[in-house]
Amino acid sequence: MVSNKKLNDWVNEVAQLCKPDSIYWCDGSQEENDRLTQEVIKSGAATPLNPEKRPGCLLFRSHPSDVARVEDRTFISSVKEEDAGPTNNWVDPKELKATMTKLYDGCMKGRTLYVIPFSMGPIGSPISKIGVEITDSIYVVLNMRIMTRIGKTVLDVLGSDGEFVKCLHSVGAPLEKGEQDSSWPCAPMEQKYISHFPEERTIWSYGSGYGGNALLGKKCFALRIASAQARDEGWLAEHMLILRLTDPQGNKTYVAGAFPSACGKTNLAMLIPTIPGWKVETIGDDIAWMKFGDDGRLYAINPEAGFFGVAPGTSMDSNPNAMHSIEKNTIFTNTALTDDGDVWWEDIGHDAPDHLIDWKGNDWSSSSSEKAAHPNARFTVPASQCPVISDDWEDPAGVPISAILIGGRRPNTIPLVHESFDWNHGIFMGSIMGSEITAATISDNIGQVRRDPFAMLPFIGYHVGDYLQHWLDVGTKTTPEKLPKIFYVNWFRKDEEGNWLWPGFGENSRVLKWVAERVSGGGKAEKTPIGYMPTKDAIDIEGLDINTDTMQELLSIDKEMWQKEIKSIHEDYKKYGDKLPAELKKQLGDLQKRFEG
Ligand code: TSX
Ligand code: MN
Repeated sequence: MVSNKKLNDWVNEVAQLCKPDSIYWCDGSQEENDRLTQEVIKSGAATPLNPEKRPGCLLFRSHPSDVARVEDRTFISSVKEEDAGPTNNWVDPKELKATMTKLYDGCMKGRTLYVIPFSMGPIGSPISKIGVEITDSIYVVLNMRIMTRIGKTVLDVLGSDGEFVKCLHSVGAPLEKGEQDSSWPCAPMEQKYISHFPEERTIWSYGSGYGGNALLGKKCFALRIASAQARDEGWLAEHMLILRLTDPQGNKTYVAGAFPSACGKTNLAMLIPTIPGWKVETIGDDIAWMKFGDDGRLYAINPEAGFFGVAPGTSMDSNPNAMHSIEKNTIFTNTALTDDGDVWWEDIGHDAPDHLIDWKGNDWSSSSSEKAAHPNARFTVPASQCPVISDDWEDPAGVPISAILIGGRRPNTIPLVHESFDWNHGIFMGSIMGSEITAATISDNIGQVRRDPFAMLPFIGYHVGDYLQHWLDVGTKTTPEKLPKIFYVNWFRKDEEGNWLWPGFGENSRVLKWVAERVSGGGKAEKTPIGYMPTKDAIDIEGLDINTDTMQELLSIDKEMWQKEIKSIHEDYKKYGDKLPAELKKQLGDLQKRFEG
């Protein structure tokens, strides 16, 4: 029992429906974490890693059918269908609740119901919000403890009448008396539901134990529900990294960045600059909540407390700071296990040993044709373990954002960097960003662009047209010079033969330097039809082995390609129907005219 009546009533109501064997309130203590860790190890659901190699680390292997977010089974169940828009699945909330209530009935038999009070954002920050997740999964408890702030301190802030987002989760696998539990219980795909009721600020998740389907503070709350709250309350809940850039004189610039998956957002957030004297420090790698401060500037917090990063591809080359972060106290999911009790994954930076246990728990040898780690294998690690975590990453006031980067994987058309003319033009750029569909994407339209406005397509809790209008509205709430400048970057341009033109990774600091210069009033730029571009010598390439032709190609604008692009944007905009903001239609027309004029 706690003092918050609404919380007690809700927990009792859920317990009556789900019928768990017992109820446990998480206090967030170390003792609790140790106890639950021992319990999952004993049950066989988790493997402890070798304490000499990875102290305090666990490995979980999921069910092979439960390895990623399930967008087909994700619903925005607003009262009116038109409020969910063309990019979300919608079911009438009454119908969806009836369906799910049947599934929840008795779904926790043989299990413990865990109550996890959590704070998204530093406890007590005016930008933070409280949620409570009810779950029957210890995996969820252990992960939520890393990804959010949980336990007693949160209940203290909640008090007797505080508001919280109700997050109900079950793996959807009740146990009969005496039945042996499986190591990763979950329900079949057609019974999985990741449901959001935006008007009620409520989340119901059933049938999956994985990542964003189950750790409800992250995508479900901090993006889908929070985006609806942000629209109503005049702020922004965005799929963005936050970093602090420091120049050799010690001047600091805070940058937020929206990138779709597979662009290396975590790598950028933890980047080690190659230009002498410059420093990047991490505030967050996935989500930014931004609110106007009294001074009219946008202040951002990272609502999370950890990183839930993709393991494959993470190496001492691509992201040394992530590699150092995960040396201890880390939960690994679906990586491979070495014979000496360490982890391995594809592109970790060293060859696989002759023998591994793969992510499915089977013997794996270096002659095997299958991947040893699942491509979506993850690490869950406290942000505080990142060697370059910024000393103000938990500042309750947030950090003032001067630049917003947006980007995608585009082998052509989009130059290395261009800056918007103004806020509205930047929102236009955000509306057209996206990545080219490659063989790695599950889609038939290879070569076409998948547009993903502000990398939020799977995460907007309402109509995508209203979402873009909200971005435009935010721009009217302060004076223009106080708004962040908006930059479209593309690390992924290729030449005719398919070679990368830009070395990327730490060398991206050269682009960040120009961004910082633009923000502070320097930084040479010229006006082009698509925006401001760095002049020929504006990007610092000292010490970089790149020839001027390549640099020119990276910063070139191909008129024919852009005319194709404009046509494709016209097509994409059709899906918005009458919810396409008039300003964006105008921006597209203006772009077209600038190419004709
Ligand atoms: O994360 C990446 N970033 C951002 C880094 C701060 N990746 C990895 C993407 C998958 C998650 C990149 N890949 C980046 C990049 O900037 N650029 C590229 C493309 C690339 C790949 C390999 C090379 C160069 C570019 N190798 C050499 O030039 C040797
Ligand atoms: Mn993300």
